Formats: sequence, structure tokens, C-alpha cells
Amino acid sequence: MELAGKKALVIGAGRSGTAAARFLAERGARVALNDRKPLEEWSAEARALESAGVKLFSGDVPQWMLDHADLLVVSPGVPTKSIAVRYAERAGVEIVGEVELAYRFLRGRLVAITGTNGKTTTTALVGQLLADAGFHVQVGGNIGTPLISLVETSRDDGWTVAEISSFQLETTDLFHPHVAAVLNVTPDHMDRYETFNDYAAAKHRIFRRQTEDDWAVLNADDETVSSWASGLCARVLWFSRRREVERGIFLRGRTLIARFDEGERELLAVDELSLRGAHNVENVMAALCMGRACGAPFETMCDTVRRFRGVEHRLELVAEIEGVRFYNDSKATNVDAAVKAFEAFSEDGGRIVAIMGGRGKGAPYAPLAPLIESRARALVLIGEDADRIARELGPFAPAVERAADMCDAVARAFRLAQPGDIVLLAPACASYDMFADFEDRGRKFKEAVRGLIGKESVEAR
Ligand code: UMA
Repeated sequence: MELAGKKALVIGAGRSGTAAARFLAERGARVALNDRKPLEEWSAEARALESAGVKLFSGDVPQWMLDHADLLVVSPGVPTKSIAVRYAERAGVEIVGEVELAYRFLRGRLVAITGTNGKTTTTALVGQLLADAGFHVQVGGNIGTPLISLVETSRDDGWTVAEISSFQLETTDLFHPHVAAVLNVTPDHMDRYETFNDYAAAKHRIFRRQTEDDWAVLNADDETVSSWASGLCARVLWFSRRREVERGIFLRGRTLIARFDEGERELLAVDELSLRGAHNVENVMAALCMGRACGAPFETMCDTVRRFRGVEHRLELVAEIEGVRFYNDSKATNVDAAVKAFEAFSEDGGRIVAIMGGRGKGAPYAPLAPLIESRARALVLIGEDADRIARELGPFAPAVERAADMCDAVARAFRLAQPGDIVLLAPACASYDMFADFEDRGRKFKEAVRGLIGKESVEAR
């Protein structure tokens, strides 16, 4: 793809748009970067691009600009149905996402991981499995580091392990991972997609350029994902907690078993994993399938899996204060992820004080009701969707309180908890109504928890 002299317009001056604009400018394109937010709210990094010759502007994109553009780069948070993108489409402008742009320049081979939940943990684990097996590996994508910023350091003999969201997949075309995994698909982002099928179809795009030389890693326990197998060109590896698969990794009792062409072998016991929860058993099995597809040996992979302690903001143990354990699962940004967070404590004696709420995504909270009824000591609600959660889940909880901010929520949760209980931040919502993003929300939770240590509130309980 030739970029020199091309007129490129990048929409969204967040992490991926800023990185894409920098990349394009460095390769000689004439770049304009747009964001709906006023310039003074842009990051210092985005504003600094002006000195690299990038034209910065905020607000609506004028049509004349789209008429004259050769290339439109769309950030994942910008819906492809937005007026500017639709107009550009009609005007015949080439439209790519930052991930597609990165793909066209990345050297080496690519592992791509999508799914509604578990993507980040699995991506980080696959990166670690390959690194420990001696591969040259870089990790990026939706996990936080824009893929485009990995182009420079990519190597022909190396691997890029990428977490890819449905938003990012919408704007892919030539994107072709050698190993692609879909971990699960349950309703999410229903504020962006009209139907569940639209959302699932975006995820399915991860396979569209694969050939019989590639690998597709599929969850045999997920109805939607498993139904895709027969239509794929790539060789399929399965993972399952519920049944013994023909080729892949499954659970027999509490032992992970690998079954490949060379036969069957026991890998390790679930109890040897540092990660909590049944969903993490699935993530580990998926990661091992991918590691195997890349050629990593099971010996080193099993060691890595035993040591791997997970990723920040995903069921992260923050502290134990007076017998109350505080877990940060800020990444539980949808109902299904919150269900999984609750389920991760199913074998735990204590009850759960859950901090929930934020910007809802339109899906019903009902799947949480049985877990709240059987496990919750109380709900502490924050954010825009607090009323709706109180209506849908309140009747199932022994106590419901509203909190003004994260500090207040943590203090209330701690007061409600008893020794042996768990205070769990599992919002089931996006964070943007009160926080910069889920990471900011998770950090504020951790700060508030650490603030409890040695405070009067601890003594006063
Ligand atoms: N914006 C516009 N017009 C719009 C919409 C947004 O100008 O119509 C602007 C916003 O004002 C903002 C910027 O676009 O300034 C934000 O862009 P973005 O939402 O695409 O976010 P980035 O900062 O570029 O981060 C993106 C991913 N964000 C989203 O998909 C929403 C990050 O995933 C990812 O880590 C990063 O690229 C690097 O690849 C975050 C995420 O929440 C973690 N992902 C969703 C999820 O996991 O559920 C999909």
C-alpha cells in the first residue's frame, strides 16, 4: 500500500486514531485528524501531531474533505453507520480501520483473538506462551497498544498476537491471521448493533481471509461459535469444558487434556491454574490451542499457564481488609462478563457485595438475577443505569444502596460486607458516564480500596 502523497483523513483522535495519523504522516501521507471533541480536550499526544504536519480539526467532517480524501481511517469507536463514513463510502473513498491499516504493513505472522469476553486475558496469555517458548512476539490491538504502533518493531520471523474487537473487525478487508480464535459470542454492544446477528457477523469476519493453511480456534460449548465450523476454510481446533473434542483441548474431570493428531496427553489440573473461574479455564484452553497452532511445545506452555496470574482489571485481587477481599473486575463491561465474575466465586464461602452500574448497553440484567439471589449480600449501584439495575435486580438482593462516586461505593460496600465476604467491582456496564474508560474506573476502585487501609472507616466498622 503506497502512502506517500496520499490524502488521508483519520476520524477519532483517541489511541488508535492518534497512532494511525502519526504512522501515515511518517510515511509521507498528507494527514488530517478529526475528533468530535473540542481540541482542548484532545490528548497532548494527539495535539503534538500538528508539529509533524498533521492538520487537526474538531467537530463535523465537511463533505468537501471527504470528496477529496484518498483514504479514510476510522477509529473503532466511530460507528461505520456514521454520516461521514456512509458519505465516504458513496464517494468511493477507500475506508479502513487502524487494524486493517496495520495489517497491511505488519511483518511476520499474526494470531488474532476475538470474542465477547476473555479476549484480553487470552491475548496476554498467548503472548506469554509464545515469548516463554522463545518466539519473537509482540502483543497489541484492543488490549491497549494500537496494532499500528507495532509495525516498526515487527519482524519477518516474529509473531504479533492481537486482541481484536468486533468494532475493529467491521473495517477489516485483507486482514488475515494465521491463527484466529473466537472465544464466545453473547449479546454486547447492543447500543451499536441492531441485532445480535449483526454483532456476531462482525466477529465472524476474523476468518474471512483464512485458507486451509491457517488455524481457527473455536469454543465447542458456544452455540453460535461452534455453528460456524463447517463453513470455515481453516483447520479447526476446538476447546471445551463440556465435551471431549476430536481435535483440541478439553476438560476430563478436573484435568486439561490435549487431543491432537499424535494422540492424547494430560496437560495439567485445573487446580494448578493461578487464574480463577470456569471462564478462565476456557481462556487457558483456547490459549493452549493457539500456542500449539503456532508450534510452541506443551512443556513450556504448561509452566507458563501455571505461573500466569492474569491481567489488571480482570478479577484482580486488590487487597484483603479485615477478612474482606476486594476484587477489581472493571473489564466486566457487559452482563455476561458480570455473570462470569460472580460465577468465579461459586466455590467461595463468603457472600458478594457487588458494585455495579455505569452506562448500560441495552441488554437485560436478568441473567444476573439468580446469582444475585443466591450469592449477593448487597448491591451498591453507580452511574446512569443505576435505576434500571435497581428495578431489574434489586428485588433479588438483600440490600441495595446508591453511591455518588467510586469512593462512596467502596466505603458503602465495605460497611455492608462481613469477614469472609468479597467486594466485587463487576459493573456490567460501560464506564464512560463517570470515568475516562474501564481502566480509569478500575484504578479509581483500587485507589479507593487502598484508601480504606488504616482509615478511620476501617476501625469504625
Ligand atoms: N469519536 C469521534 N466520533 C465518533 C466516535 C468517537 O470523534 O463518532 C472520538 C472520541 O471523541 C474519542 C475518540 O474517537 O476522542 C476515541 O476513539 P475510540 O473510541 O475508537 O477509542 P481509542 O482511544 O482509539 O481506543 C480504541 C479502542 N476503543 C474502542 O474500541 C471503543 C480501545 O479498546 C483499544 O484499546 C485501542 O483502540 C487500541 O487498539 C477499548 C475498548 O473499550 C479497551 N474496546 C471495546 C471493548 O473492549 O468492549 C471494543
